[in-house]
Amino acid sequence: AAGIAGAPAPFDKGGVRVALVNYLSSGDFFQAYEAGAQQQAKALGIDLRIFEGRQNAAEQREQIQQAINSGAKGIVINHGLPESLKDVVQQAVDKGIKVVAFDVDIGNPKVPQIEQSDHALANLVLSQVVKDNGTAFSAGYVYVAGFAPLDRRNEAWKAFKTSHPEVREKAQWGAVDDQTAASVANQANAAYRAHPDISVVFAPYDEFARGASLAADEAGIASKLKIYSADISTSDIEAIRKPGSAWVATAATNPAVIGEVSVRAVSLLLAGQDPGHHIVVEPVLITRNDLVSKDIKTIDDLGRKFPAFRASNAAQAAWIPQ
Ligand code: SR1
Repeated sequence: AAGIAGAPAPFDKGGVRVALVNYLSSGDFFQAYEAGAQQQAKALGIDLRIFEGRQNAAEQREQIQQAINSGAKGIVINHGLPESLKDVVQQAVDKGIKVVAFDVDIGNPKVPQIEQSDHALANLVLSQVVKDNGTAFSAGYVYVAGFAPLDRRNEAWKAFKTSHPEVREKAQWGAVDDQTAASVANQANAAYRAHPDISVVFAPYDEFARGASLAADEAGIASKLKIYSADISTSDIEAIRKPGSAWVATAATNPAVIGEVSVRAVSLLLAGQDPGHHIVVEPVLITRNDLVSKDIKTIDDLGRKFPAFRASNAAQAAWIPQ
């Protein structure tokens, strides 16, 4: 790849080798994240090698090892289990490889952390929950512990329940696997049958919300249930807009933009510049009403109507092409 005129080394020459090592790759969010990373890499003349994530901690460690041995100058880690990554990331750092991590706290001062401001994201959508449902209702909650963004959203949910004592959490369920939405739908089905008074579901991951919504349709209860999520994709927009859908609002960043930010952050480190230790991309609240009244049918439409969704200034520098 060609270098960028006027850019600092090594980007003046091009062909900088960077690895993106994923823990999760399936689902709209992670596909869009990878596409954004690839796009920003191309603009920077980076030779980006993407390692697919299969939710396998041992495999992700092995992939980081492979990235180190392949001569990668930078590594982006997307999700993962901190305990299984710390030592192998330290090995990379000790070899002078620049590392950044999205949504996994490696606890290494040399490794900048990229995240979506998950407390704000949860609080945005929970404020919509109160607007639509008041402060007294029975809720279902979809959660799996151990994923940094879900754990941070969980802190917000716990604080919300404390400050809203008449919100009764009747059931909690969740799964993250290679067919998350289907697994969550099966569990939701049982929860809806056991707790017919559930009127609100907080499902802060779009695959969770898709499953919760599918189960509501199957049980014929979509009209008496409201589902609130995180994340957005073109197929999520379609599901939220569907007449009679229980899925009514989400708070989200643009996952492609986070992929871009991740590649820019590692590039700044490679150029000897400081992207900051905490790099945050702020979410926006999106309701069905917004989507319908503004005639938003795709992610591109969303970017046109919500400029904050289109791009982020995080980890930016004048020499980095958009
Ligand atoms: C299993 S963790 C899923 C979350 O990771 C990203 O932060 C997305 O927002 C998604 O909700």
